[in-house]
Amino acid sequence: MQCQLSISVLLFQVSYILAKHCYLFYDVNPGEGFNLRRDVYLRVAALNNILNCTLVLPPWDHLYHWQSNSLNFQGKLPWSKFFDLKQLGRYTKLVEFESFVQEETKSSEGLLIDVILHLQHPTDLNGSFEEKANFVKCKKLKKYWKEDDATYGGPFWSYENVFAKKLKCLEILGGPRVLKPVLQNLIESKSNRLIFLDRAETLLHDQFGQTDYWRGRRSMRFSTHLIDIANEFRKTFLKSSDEEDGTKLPLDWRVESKLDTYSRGGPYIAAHLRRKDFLSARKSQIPSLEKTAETLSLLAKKNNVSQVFIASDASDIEIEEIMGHIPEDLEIFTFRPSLPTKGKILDGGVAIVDQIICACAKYFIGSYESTFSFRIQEEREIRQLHPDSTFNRFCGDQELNCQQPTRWKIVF
Ligand code: GFB
Repeated sequence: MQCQLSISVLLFQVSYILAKHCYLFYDVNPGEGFNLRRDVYLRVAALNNILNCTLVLPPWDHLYHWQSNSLNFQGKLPWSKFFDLKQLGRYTKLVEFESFVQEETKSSEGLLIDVILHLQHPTDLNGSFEEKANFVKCKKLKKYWKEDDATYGGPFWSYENVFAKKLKCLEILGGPRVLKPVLQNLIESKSNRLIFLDRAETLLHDQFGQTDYWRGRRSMRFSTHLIDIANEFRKTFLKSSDEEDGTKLPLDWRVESKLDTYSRGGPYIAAHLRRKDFLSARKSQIPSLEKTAETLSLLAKKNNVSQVFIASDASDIEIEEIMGHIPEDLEIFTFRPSLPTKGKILDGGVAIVDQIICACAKYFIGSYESTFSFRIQEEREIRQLHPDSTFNRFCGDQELNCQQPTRWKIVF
């Protein structure tokens, strides 16, 4: 009798805890690219860790930069398309959106989120950068509409049948530390269980560049199928492999540690050459194609290699123009997958393969203020290549000795 009673008390406690367990959803300003979104993920994952909730990974909606004509709609993509979920899950507790929805909505029609928290920058800073978080009246949020008295509709990663009960606006200056008490209050006192942070890019890092930042960053291992494609390309065209280049990572990121010497890197130099919108957005810092070719030729000579890998959003015509300015003894490589491969890995996967190949090169040069280049620099720090071979960028034609990127070095 005594035993039966304590089992029912225990079961009640377990179901109470499960019922109260919180789930964190988020989304980012639609115009932002893939690599800024990866940084936002780290901020939200750090928040999730201090709240002890489960992070529901936002499906990848069709991003502005995914422009391949040969591919159709590239939306509603799970994170497993690009990342290794097991490795991500070793940093924070998470679940893919569709798995969560299947589980949560077994008996009902759609997903009903408890509260949308729309993050926004404070309007009255008055020169002060003191951390703060204050609820304000929501103004002109056309993206959300009232379905009826009790529910809001909204974009929700292009999924229909997702609604929310409440909409709140929060002005915030700061990172997870500032948001934690606000969310804790919503969860514990107001019984909200499913919380959606919109415009999550407003949240800052608490500890950018510190140990916890790098733990999260190291957990962002790419999907095995993308690593395999990149490795095959390195082996076939660049005489490069992790074993020979010293770029092999342990199977589990948690056992990585500082090496006694820097890794060698593969026998090629790699460049990330950002074109398209950067030709207008960073006009003075993006070199002409001729100057690009000149820089690459010089760097290949300096590093004593005869192979150059170029990752770029440039057109084939632009790449050919660069080749036209390169000496004959220098080989230029780009990753241009077959249509079936591209159909499988999509534009996002092609970009990741480009990044992996750049991450393993003996020397890397990137583009000014591109988060695509920043993520490659981080991958190189994780592989422990020499910082002199990593933190480099192209200068614009008129820039003399342009300032090189800040060295955000890895800490364990
Ligand atoms: O990643 P991302 O935020 O970097 O956005 P930036 C650039 C996107 O362009 C990538 C494609 O995610 C890719 O889809 N892309 C750029 C490339 N370079 C390459 C490359 O070398 N190879 C391949 N395969 N794809 C920010 C944007 O771009 O720049 C913002 O996020 C805004 O929306 C800003 O446009 C000015 O930081 O370079």
